[in-house]
Amino acid sequence: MFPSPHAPSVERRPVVVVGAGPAGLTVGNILRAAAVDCVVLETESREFIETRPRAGVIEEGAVRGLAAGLLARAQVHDECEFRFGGERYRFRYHELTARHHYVYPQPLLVTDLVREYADVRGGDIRFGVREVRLHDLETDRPAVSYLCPETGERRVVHCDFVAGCDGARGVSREAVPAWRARLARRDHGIGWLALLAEAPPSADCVVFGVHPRGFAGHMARSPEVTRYYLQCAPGDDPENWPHDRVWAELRARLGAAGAQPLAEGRLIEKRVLDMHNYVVPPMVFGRLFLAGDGAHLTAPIAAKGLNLALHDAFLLGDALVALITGGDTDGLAGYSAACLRRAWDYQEFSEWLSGIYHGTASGDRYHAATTLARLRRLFTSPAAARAFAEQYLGAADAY
Ligand code: FAS
Repeated sequence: MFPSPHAPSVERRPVVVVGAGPAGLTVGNILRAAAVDCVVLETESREFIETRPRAGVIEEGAVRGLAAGLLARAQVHDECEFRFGGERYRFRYHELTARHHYVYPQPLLVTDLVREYADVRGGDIRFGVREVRLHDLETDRPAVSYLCPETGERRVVHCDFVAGCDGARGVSREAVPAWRARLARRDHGIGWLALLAEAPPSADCVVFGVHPRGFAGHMARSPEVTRYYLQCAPGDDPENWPHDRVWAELRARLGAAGAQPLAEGRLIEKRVLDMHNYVVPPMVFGRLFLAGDGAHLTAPIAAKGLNLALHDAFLLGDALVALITGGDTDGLAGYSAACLRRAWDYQEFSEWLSGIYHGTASGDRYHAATTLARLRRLFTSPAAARAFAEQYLGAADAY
């Protein structure tokens, strides 16, 4: 049972943000910029979230309003490269869309956003909270409670709105009753060995190797660290991939005429990701508004997860500010539908791209041949190239 409303462990804020990932911190910064009071609750420590490796490719449209550091320090990319049949195919997407990709490791983005929220804007963020619970979401007085890491007592924050930004394994999505949440899920039946190598990038852009032995990806993260992906069996054990085997497979799958040799280095991260996507419409339940991976997960195939989380956060932050400071309810009323239109578009593109990345290793001769035909079309058909570039960059005018 809740402590009495006047107990010292009970407080009130207009908005409680659950989760300090890119989505939660972006919502928090938008609210603080509009002088709307809020508190951000995070189970991990500041140090942990500022060093947790994840994404690194950010769309130009998602850069808007992010911390200044990003534009100053991000690498700007204008093209990517496909390698198949032993050849290299450069895809110049900036020429087709006038848009860039920004390569900026997610830990740096989270570090910038925490600094902006807590240190620059004086925002209230509580790390290390335990057993977060959401209460009375279908009333006009929802609340969030948690165990305080210092005292162990349960603290309660009454609020008007809860921003559920606690990711794929958070509690917010669980708070949406089954009769309401209509989970739609796709398992690709494929695993990716996600690697971080202590080695400089071996190309000046993102490289996709489409190979009969399986997909391979090369993404710069910094001048000293490179992200690689290798297609593997779902549920595979990273121990099955010792150093020599990893580099031998990367050389085989990314090898192409005229390509510079891979700069090898110590593998500092090695984990297997089972490629699956899901969407849990609607993204609203009473006074709870889900944003980011809490509402939809996009396998790293199309580098869309982080970007979708940021787009959600911009819409949610702006809609909360519009209502709390101006009484305008339109933004919140249309929030779920607007986010889901972009989320399903990105899911469809992720599905399409998965077909390209993995088709030649399917063991199905017909499927492998149609995959290569689809890939070649990007380099022979200007219309196909423009359509791909628009989706890859998230550059469509409307969703
Ligand atoms: P996040 O998961 O980032 O943040 C949620 C936060 O909530 C976390 O800090 C968590 O600790 C906290 N939390 C969880 N439960 C809580 C609770 N009960 N109470 C309070 N806090 C709680 N995306 C791309 O676009 N490109 C990529 O290359 C890419 N690579 C990836 C590689 C890996 C290994 C992984 C796992 C993901 C990758 N992603 C990639 C997807 C990733 O970037 C996510 O889409 C992005 O982090 C989503 O941001 P949020 O929705 O803010 O969720």
